[in-house]
Amino acid sequence: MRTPRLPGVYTLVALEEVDSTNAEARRLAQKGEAETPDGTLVWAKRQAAGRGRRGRTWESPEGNLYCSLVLRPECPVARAAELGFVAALAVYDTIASLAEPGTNANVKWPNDVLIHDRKVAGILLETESGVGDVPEWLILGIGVNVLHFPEGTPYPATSLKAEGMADVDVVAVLETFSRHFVSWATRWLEDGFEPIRAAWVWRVKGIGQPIEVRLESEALKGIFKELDAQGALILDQNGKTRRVTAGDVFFPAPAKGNA
Ligand code: BT5
Repeated sequence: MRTPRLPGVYTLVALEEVDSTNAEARRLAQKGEAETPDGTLVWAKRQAAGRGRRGRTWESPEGNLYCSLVLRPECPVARAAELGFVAALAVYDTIASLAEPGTNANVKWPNDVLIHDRKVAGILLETESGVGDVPEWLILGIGVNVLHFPEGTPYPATSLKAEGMADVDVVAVLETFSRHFVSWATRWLEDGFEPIRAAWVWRVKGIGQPIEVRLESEALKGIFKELDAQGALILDQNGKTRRVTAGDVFFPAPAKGNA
């Protein structure tokens, strides 16, 4: 596999295998800024213990993209979640650049990317806990299914290969993503969350439509009204508004009509 060519803002740490690139990025970040600067990008060909949100597993065989960015932005921890949307836009644009015209891609709240309604990428954002208002580091983990995807997941999965992008390899995805991330992150730094929010809403699946949001212990039904200025999902439940900050979105199957 050739060495990825990345914009100069990144410092690449390329590994054959690791437990989780997020875990490795965290270990490196803890060594401090001099050793692990902003823009350190940990990339592994496979993960032995890839993680999703809420302690879930991320299937990580060789052939897909697994990477984690160490970021040290001067932003309060309350704004960290915004970077998950920045990354989702960069993954979306990566797919848009590499896919055949007509490929139907979307983002899905909070940070997934779908092709033809199947999950092709997931994002895991982690911050240092228990510190002051501005965390020393943030870890942005990105998994993109290039060649492989798991069967039987609660939300159906897919890969770039299964969606017709058979010629695309991991290095091309990493290079394309790294360029789009620089451009969206610059937009975020210069203009704040609003342009990110607007661009994300333009690409999202299910806005204005009925959805179900599964939380830890309950499932909420309602109309997906909007993404608010902090990245929370606003659900309209028969005229009452509910603000959701964490959960999994599902879409009801379309009704089967005779027409
Ligand atoms: C996510 O979690 O979508 C975040 C995934 C982040 C993975 C990257 S890879 C590089 C970095 N290092 C890590 O250790 N992690 C990050 P969540 O929304 O919780 O989705 C997890 C759920 O998706 C699982 O419980 C499965 O149902 C399903 N799943 C597992 N592996 C998958 C895959 N490869 N593709 C699609 N769905 C998957």
